[in-house]
Amino acid sequence: MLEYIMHRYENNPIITAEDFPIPADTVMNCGQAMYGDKTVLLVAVVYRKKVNGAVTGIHVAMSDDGIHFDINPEPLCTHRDWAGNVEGDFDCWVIDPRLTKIDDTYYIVRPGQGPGGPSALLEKTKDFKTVEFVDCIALPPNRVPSLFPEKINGMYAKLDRPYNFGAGSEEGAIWISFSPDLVHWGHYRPLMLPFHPFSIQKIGPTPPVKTKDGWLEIIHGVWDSCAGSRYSLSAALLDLEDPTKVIGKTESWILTPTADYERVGHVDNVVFACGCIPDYDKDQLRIYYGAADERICLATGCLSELVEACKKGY
Ligand code: BMA
Repeated sequence: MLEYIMHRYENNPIITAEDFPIPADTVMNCGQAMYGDKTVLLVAVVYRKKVNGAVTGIHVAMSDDGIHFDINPEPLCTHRDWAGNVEGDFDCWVIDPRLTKIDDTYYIVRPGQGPGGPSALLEKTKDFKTVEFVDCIALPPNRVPSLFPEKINGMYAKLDRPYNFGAGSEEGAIWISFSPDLVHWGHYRPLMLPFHPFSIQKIGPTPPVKTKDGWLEIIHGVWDSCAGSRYSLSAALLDLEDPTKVIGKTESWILTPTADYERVGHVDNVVFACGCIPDYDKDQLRIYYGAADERICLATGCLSELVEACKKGY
């Protein structure tokens, strides 16, 4: 099992379909944050039987120790009729939540999967019991933009992931945009393209975390081969004052599917992150990641080592 910077928790996986309090087919990826002194995960699940007519939902899982989680049987985020009278389902696959705390509110960005690809739906909660719809904040196809946790130079900021459906190929890059109010976005700039040898086809963002050296950004990258895709994780560092500038990035992956539970599952060869949780006192970063689209696992790394690796381009 290959490891570089991020180290797998020895008793992975942390959450599987068997752990779910309602019939689950497969457990996908999760948003993550601290809620007081508890670790909160927003876990996307594909149901074995539809729940309120929906095939997927996002459930809150809370933990005191970051290892053992209580999962709410009721979904927090579920299919939403938000698109008006136009024909078509614009929220048919509720997955991949990005979670960002801004001031005292937790913001969830998730794909509004529908005709034309995923748009981005913004919801918010303060208690992880009820959720309020804010708005649709990106046109399709823009797969799960990720919000920064604070305003930068007076503006909210988000990382976008526009992509094209080419004939036989898909490409996706990370862009950045800004907003005065989290609803109206503009000042779009390209930030990063897929880069070898980490990724060939697509890269995608997670909510950045602040360090004294820059915004640390965990990204996923896709490598397609004749045998299928491989999803790995990598990291980049953005300038604190001007996040349109990439200060550095790890050229290599920091986690790639080499454990059995990452290599074989609902979708083989996938490690996929929707976020990460820094612990500044311990100089540690936790990533709760989806393994093979079937289970949630945990990997832990040294925060300052990760920042150094980005700066040096390891
Ligand atoms: C991406 C997303 C993720 C998934 C990954 C691998 O496009 O759909 O939810 O984990 O593919 O299947």
